[in-house]
Amino acid sequence: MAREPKPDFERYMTALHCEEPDRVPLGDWHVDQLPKESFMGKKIVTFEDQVDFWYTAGFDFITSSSGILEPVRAPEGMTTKGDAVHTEYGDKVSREWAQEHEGVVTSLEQFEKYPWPSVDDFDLSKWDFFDKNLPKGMKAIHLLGKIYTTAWMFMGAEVFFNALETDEELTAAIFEKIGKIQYETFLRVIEHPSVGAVFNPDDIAHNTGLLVHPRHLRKYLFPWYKKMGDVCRDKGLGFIFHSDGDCTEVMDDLIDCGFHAFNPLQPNAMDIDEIKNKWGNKLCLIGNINLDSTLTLGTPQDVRAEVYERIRTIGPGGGYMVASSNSITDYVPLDNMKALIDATFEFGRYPIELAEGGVKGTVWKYQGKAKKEAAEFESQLDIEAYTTSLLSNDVSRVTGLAQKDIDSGVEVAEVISKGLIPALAEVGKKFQTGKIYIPEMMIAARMMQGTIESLKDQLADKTEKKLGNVIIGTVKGDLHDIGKNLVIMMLEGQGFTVKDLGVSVSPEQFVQHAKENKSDIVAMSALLTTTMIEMENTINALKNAELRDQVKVIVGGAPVTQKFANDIGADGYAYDAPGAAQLCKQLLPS
Ligand code: B12
Repeated sequence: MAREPKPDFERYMTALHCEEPDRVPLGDWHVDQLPKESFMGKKIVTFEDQVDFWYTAGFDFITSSSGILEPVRAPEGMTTKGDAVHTEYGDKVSREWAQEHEGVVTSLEQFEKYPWPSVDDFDLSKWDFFDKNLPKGMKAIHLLGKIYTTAWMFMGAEVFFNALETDEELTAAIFEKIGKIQYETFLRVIEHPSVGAVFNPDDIAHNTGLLVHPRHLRKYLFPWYKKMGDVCRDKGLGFIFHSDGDCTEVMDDLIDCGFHAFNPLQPNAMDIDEIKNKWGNKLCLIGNINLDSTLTLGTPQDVRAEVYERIRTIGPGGGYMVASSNSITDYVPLDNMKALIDATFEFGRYPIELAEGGVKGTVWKYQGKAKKEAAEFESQLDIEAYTTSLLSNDVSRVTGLAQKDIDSGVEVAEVISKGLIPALAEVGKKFQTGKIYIPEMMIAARMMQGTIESLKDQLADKTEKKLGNVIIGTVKGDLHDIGKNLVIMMLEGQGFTVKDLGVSVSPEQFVQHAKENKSDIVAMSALLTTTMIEMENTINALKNAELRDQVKVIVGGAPVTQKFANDIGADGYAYDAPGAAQLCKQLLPS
């Protein structure tokens, strides 16, 4: 639909202040290169090209980043290139995956030695260009260089999660260093008259909730946000926070930091209606058009209907911008991206008076968090004490408790089956209900492994009865394994034999290992929709190998849903790691 772009950053700021502008603005902060070029029908190389895209597509702004960590790309040595994966634009692309284990700064010594850049090392010339070359009415938005994400990427996710609980000195040093570099860059960039707002993409959560305990965020991260928020408010700049996952627990903190808006309202993690009711008068909501399914696997009509429905329900009164639930990735078909933009222009004019169901299509509705909770467990052993000790990060407390019960005549196998295993299930419940976070889960799993190991010698019948054989891996082209590893911890902790096939596992490898291990369950994990589709290829490979009827197939991961699991013919789906253990118990009743 040809239309004359009329950028007006005042429209953006009015929505940001939760008031009604002339129409609902577009709000996406990042569009991958391939959809951009396909939309413009030409290569996008120069800043002129970039401005041309954002202008022609109908945005009131152009976004651009400056700081230590460019969005979705990390300094040398901190990412791994994965196998090329599917895009909707013909050619496959190999993505850069963050170090989820060991990063480049894992000790104070490495921290001291690391050649930390300063703001003077960054090329900020593009802001001079924007000052002189933006079309009338358009402004630039500074994409801040991430602080939380940069800290864990420098350390490696696992080292970072551990250091939060065990190495305060290193954690404090790295947050101070990165915070300072990003803050000084921020101060330089906002001096430019073309800058109208500052956008902070820093993922602090996942589907279940925050990645780490909020006390760490309040200590190391939010003070930097507050400093920037105060400056933005003084200078009349917009200040937008972006985090994937469920951030409900800290929405008030984010408002206190000075943020005007929240993005992207990940549909599998947050209920936009609930957020609008609770914080809609203080926070402009930007996003929620579903990247997991509607934008990627849906039709342009589905996208049109979902945009219509979000504008109809969230738009009235202002404080809403249409955008994807993360970014426009290269696995979003061009027609779906165009449908999002066109529907925003068609239905977004204020006052909004749209009838329910006015546009037909498959519209995503928040499904809640399908939690499979462990059943209550009767035991004459002190489960609470075992649970507390598993979270103590002191294995001697767990082995001490176990030994006390053994010395009082309890069989070792019973200490495991009636003490440790139910205790780990309680740890899982605390994770599902947001009482503990990923670092604590990792600690509990380590304590469990350490204790089981120490009890092995005393086990009468060494061949401890296992609940079943599971092979698990992250699918082809996907290098994300934190999620898979938490599932492994819970399955092993609940008594399953688990073979970890690692990351980027091809359908052929799943088939081969299922055969060799006489597996009862084939478990697959994925981080992105563009890799998640490999799950169906694996199920078809199992069918072709006539193995399908001999195994149960379960799937999970951030973009995965029960509907997707049903559509590809999987036997089960679980929203989180404790749920995965419950699911396996249901599929293989002992
Ligand atoms: C950290 C993160 C990043 C990091 C690191 C990613 C990496 N490793 O390279 C960075 C910043 C680099 C990044 C980049 C991108 N990201 Co990102 N990212 C995340 C984030 C915030 C957390 C992922 C994580 O570690 N979660 C923690 C673990 C513990 O959770 P989990 O993996 O979901 O696992 C749990 C459950 O799912 C379940 N589970 C997991 N596996 C299994 C298996 C089975 C069998 C079962 C039963 C259960 C199960 O149990 C686990 C524990 O409870 C997610 C948001 C989210 N909600 O998770 C987005 C998210 C994955 N990212 C997303 C996107 C779009 C991107 C980008 C494509 C953006 C872009 N335009 O480039 C890039 C792609 C990067 C790449 N590698 O190609 C989207 C994917 C959406 C989609 N449908 O495809 C997400 C979901 C955010 C969103 N708002 O939608 N990302």
